[in-house]
Amino acid sequence: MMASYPRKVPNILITGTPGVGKSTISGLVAEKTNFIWREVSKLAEEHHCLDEYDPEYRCPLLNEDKLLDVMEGLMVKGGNIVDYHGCDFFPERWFDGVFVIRTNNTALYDRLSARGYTGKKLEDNIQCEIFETLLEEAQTSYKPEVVTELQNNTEEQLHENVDKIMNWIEKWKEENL
Ligand code: DAT
Repeated sequence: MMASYPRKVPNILITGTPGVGKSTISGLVAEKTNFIWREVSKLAEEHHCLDEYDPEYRCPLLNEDKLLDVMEGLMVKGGNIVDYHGCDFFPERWFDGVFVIRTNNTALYDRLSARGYTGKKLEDNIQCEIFETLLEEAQTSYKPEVVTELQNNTEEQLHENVDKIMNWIEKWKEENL
């Protein structure tokens, strides 16, 4: 195992079910700070980390080991906002803060339908949120003091969440000078 490295700025993971608002929040935080938004799905595509096609979910499968190799170097200095709908395969040492974004059923249903999700794909994602799958995954993969759950149903909450994450970054910097 590699030793953890000191960082002057933190790395943040934004996770949750598809449609909860990870990209929206990550994009806004990146816009207001000098953090770099790392969309894991895009990185995977750009660096050819997508393997076989999963016919059930109609999406390609992620080659996690290859992706981790690509990301390792990016994470060293901190200042990353990593956005992904999974969190248990990243090295725990990468992240100083893990934010699990949550959305209620009706709002999530509307957002995913608007995205064109139907049938099993839509139902599975709604169930994933109802069963708190990503919250549990974060809680089993990271220390409790690192994990924060954020409700993201309304525009008002969206801006509160961006502020909360920015305040968290400032506090981390003060505590880790
Ligand atoms: P994700 O990256 O988790 O898949 P997203 O950021 O693409 O989610 O958001 C999905 C949709 O929901 C998108 O149209 C933006 C909208 N949205 C995000 N946060 C919201 C909020 N707090 N209130 C209303 N709509 C929101």
